[in-house]
Amino acid sequence: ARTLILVLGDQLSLANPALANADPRQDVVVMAEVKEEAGYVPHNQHKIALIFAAMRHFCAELRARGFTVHYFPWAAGKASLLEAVQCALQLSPADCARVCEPGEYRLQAAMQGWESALGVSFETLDDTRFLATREEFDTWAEGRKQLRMEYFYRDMRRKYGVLLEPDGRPAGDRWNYDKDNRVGWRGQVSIPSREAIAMDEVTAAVLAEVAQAFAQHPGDLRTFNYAVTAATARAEFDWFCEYALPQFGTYQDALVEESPWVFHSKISMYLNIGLLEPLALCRQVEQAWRNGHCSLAAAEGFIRQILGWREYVRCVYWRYMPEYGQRNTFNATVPLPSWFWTGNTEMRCLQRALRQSLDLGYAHHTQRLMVIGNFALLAGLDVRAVCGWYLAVYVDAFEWVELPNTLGMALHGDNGLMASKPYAASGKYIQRQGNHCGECRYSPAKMTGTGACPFNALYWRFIDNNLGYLADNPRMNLVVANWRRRPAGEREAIIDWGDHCLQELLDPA
Ligand code: FAD
Ligand code: DLZ
Ligand code: SF4
Repeated sequence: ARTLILVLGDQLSLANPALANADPRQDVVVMAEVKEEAGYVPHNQHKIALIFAAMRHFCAELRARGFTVHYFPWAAGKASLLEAVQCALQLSPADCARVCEPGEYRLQAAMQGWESALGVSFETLDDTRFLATREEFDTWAEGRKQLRMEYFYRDMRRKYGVLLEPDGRPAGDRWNYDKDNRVGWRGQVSIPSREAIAMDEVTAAVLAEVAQAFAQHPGDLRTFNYAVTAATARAEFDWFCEYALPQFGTYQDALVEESPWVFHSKISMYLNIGLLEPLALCRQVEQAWRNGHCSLAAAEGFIRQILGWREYVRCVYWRYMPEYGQRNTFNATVPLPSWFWTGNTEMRCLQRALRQSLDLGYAHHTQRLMVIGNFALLAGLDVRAVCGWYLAVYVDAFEWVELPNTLGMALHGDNGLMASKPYAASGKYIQRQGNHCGECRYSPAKMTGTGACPFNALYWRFIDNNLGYLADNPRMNLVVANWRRRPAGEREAIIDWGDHCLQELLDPA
């Protein structure tokens, strides 16, 4: 009996469980570029182009393997995935249809109604491309008062035997080298420049179509430089291992005027759409360390992101959705300033981070967390609007990974489920981590008055606004005590200046 297999735009891998045991002589695949998926937020043009181009290349690969693929390109005008599956069933009648579970709650919930809409049995399969199962995580999380990534990560290291000594101890006798990974940027070493990725006709056609159809969305496609096949993505990762990995750990948190990528791997988008496979990357990086190509701190720092954080946030997402998406610890409701969509602000660190996010669809972790996220947290920007913004602008954004990072890590909106304290910081932190302040009209050394860095007063204003909540957190004791020790007049002047900054920075009510 024939099965119809739906392959989504972020499931472009032969390891996709819906393709396992598929028989090209009889089973049929459907893939579709559809309005509903391209339009539920104003996705960056880079993200849409990457997904469409990678989908078209994957379709060609499946066809070369003998599969019949009903591929509906954008020009076919399909409104939704359901409509595309219905069309495919008309073209190739089948007894049943199946898909690997989607990575977003929204789509998974919609699929509950598909069986009756399609009139054939419809199955969603567990996504085996991840390294931790949701059941495994639930068992681990059950009964714990607090969830902490570090303990989950150690179990994952044991489960896959990554960076372990033969007797089960962690390599180098330490699980975590985070403390070695916080060096600020002062131009210490040169940053390797990245080559342009070759583009074929298929990708060029997608870029032209997307630039026209999504002209209102953020993104400057003249700078498109993403791999759209598994082979090219692997070559990009090889490049990273060779040239950037040795400095990855040291400058992981650095904020750098002259480079959007610094020593980061730029592979989240490939992992998230199925072009790369997470365990293979961890093994390759471990091998680079064992070959003496990089330090243990660099290898561990990288592996922790993939084997630890990436898996952890996914499990948190599924364990707590849909209720998780409604959380808002600090009742933050301030509308997103319009300059989030242009990058037009004189705060240099924010301007650089926003512009590259909008233009390239990429910002590294510290820019997302400590620059943009920090501003959103301190200014009390509306949690759902901020999450929607992150989901739209980044090429790698899918809700399973975007939401816990934004709502949980950056905005502390989940009451500390993800992070043991809010990632709030003043201008001093941003100055220490990099070289933006030298190019800024504001000064991180000044607390109030013209030219004072807005992050400073906003930081203390945030502490003061949330004293009740923060005083209960042992990791915030010192900060709260410092604030309380200041003379009342000084505190008042700082808060007033913080209010003034927001008045200047936010859109008029
Ligand atoms: P590297 O710094 O080179 O790290 C290597 C890999 O580790 C990444 O490719 C990624 O797969 C993984 N990784 C690192 N940190 C995390 C993390 N916190 N959670 C999950 N995986 C991680 N990542 C996304 O993939 N999609 C998102 O939508 C996303 N939104 C984020 C929003 C906020 C507010 C924050 C603070 C982080 C977000 N991240 C997201 C995590 C992280 O910032 C990106 O994965 C990373 O910047 C991608 O660039 P890179 O590939 O060069 O990463
Ligand atoms: C993000 C995205 C976009 C922009 N377009 C499509 C599309 O046209 N067709 C498709 O199958 N998938 C697309 N995707 C990815 C889906 O939105 C993704 O599969 C779900 O959000 C679940 O993670
Ligand atoms: Fe950012 Fe403040 Fe430094 Fe300007 S002075 S770059 S706003 S931290």
